[in-house]
Amino acid sequence: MKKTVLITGATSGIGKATAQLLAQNNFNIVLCGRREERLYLLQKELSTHTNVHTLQFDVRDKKAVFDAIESLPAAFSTIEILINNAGNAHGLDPIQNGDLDDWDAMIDINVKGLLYVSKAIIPKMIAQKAGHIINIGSTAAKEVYLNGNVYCGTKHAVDAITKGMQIDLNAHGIRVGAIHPGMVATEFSEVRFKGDTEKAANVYKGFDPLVAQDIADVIHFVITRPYHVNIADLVITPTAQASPTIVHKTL
Ligand code: NDP
Ligand code: 8X3
Repeated sequence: MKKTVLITGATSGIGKATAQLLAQNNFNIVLCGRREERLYLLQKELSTHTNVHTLQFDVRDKKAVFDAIESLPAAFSTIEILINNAGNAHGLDPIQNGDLDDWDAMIDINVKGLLYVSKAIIPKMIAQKAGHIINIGSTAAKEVYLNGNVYCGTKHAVDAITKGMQIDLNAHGIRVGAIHPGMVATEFSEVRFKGDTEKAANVYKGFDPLVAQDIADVIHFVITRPYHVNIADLVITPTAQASPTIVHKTL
């Protein structure tokens, strides 16, 4: 029987590539995101492979999160796998120049949003006596870099929360792990630099960055291990990247 996977941030980048790969590999998919048109088009594309349901909500909106999960039709309401992927960096400024709205966005989306979605789904997994939660962290969860202050703080929080989930859900037989990508060429830097596409493109020049499909492949591997195997913590970087700031560029 096909398992159902719910993916937040499925309208772009890592989330979208994961939805595309899992749809081709025998999973039912619940696509989540704010951009309705993108959800609609992706649902249309993936429906040729599998059963797809969309939920349009902002992870910052507590009520919208719980209402959306509650609204799932019976065919999609047993979530076997949750991929907490929605998130972004907003700004790249020294702490003294940080924009309060950027800080709110990162803490509210990357940390609180992940918690709200998890809180809406974990009781169902406990009742099912099975489930798998994958939180998308970052190399920024492992090391802090210049001007990364609050973004790194949110991803360090994701790392700690993942461990906390693993410990607390251990007795319930639920698998929990985090995947920590390094630099992936997605819309991430466009969001970080508020639509400055030239600045965003420069981030990935002079080396081969990861692409979203690379992380989708890893997610697929992690969720297709036998149930007694839990992959708790993975860091994946481009070969050219040795740390958040050590990147071998040929430019
Ligand atoms: P993208 O910008 O391409 O995708 C971000 C996704 O998050 C979009 O689908 C967006 O959907 C969703 N999202 C953002 N804000 C909200 C919100 N308030 N409510 C609901 N959904 C939201 O970036 P990536 O694919 O690169 O990022 C995915 C994850 O990977 C993030 O957690 C990011 O921190 C992490 N990551 C990325 C790395 C990179 O180098 N790209 C490296 C390490 C980690 P929509 O706007 O439609 O709501
Ligand atoms: C994204 C990684 O180093 O581009 O989480 O900020 S980085």
